[in-house]
Amino acid sequence: LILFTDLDGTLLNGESYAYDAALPVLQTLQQRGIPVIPVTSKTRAEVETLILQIGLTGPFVTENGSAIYIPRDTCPFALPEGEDDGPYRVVALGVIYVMARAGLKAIAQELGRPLKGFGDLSVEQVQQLTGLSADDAHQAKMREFTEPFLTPKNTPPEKLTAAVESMGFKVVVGDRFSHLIGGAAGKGVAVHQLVELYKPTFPAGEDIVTVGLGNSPNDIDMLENVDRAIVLPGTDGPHPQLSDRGWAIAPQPAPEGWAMAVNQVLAEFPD
Ligand code: 2M8
Repeated sequence: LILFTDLDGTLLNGESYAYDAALPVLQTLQQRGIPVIPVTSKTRAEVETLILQIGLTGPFVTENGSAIYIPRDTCPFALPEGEDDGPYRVVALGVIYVMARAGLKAIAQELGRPLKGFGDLSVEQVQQLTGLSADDAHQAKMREFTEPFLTPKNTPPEKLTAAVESMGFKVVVGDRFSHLIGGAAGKGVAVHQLVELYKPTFPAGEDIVTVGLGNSPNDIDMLENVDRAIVLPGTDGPHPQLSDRGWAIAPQPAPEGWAMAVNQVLAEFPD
């Protein structure tokens, strides 16, 4: 088994960002040597803080599949090509943040209306919009690749998508924000690359079963690229774009629902 998981609204509660209920099963996963790989919209700074708290030490994917961070010291597979940055081998798939910022400006111009991205917002404004603490909001603003922006209210989504694509970018929708992503970035491609890297570490002939957990449209790309997709509902149920694809729906919102769904998978795949 390899487990890929989104964070906000999936492993972390959508409002309070609580994860306590998931800690026991995270420990079981670790004991069983099952990789748990965060695949998130969050920045490297945010993920580093979180994984330290929950005890994950393996690779992680940031900013909607813009980069794969692989700790070189504990890496279980042959390191792929990439740049070294601090303790990590980094496989960058996205474009750098200044490009995303410039892209957002150009798209706003094309649409003839202002678009507000994280780069236009103060730490306090990000806190108000997300409920993050000041420290966490500061880390959320430490973007390296993508620009989250407020979804424009009076622009039809097709018009926004067309403007974004005309500038060579993609837009994905998260829990609260739209995200401008560039280059070859994507949660699906990042998952695919990681599976290829892990393959040689599994005993010959053993099938790798990949599990993915997500809750928002930006997770579709990841969920389409795993064997077992699990959708986390919010307080009003699962997101309509994820609910009619034949994917399993966790019995409760995060983090309790994450723990229940993962425990169920673990029971199906005993040691
Ligand atoms: C943003 O991401 C979420 C993910 O679904 C969203 O779109 O609502 C990101 O900017 C992330 O960095 C940040 O931590 C999060 C906080 O709610 O919002």
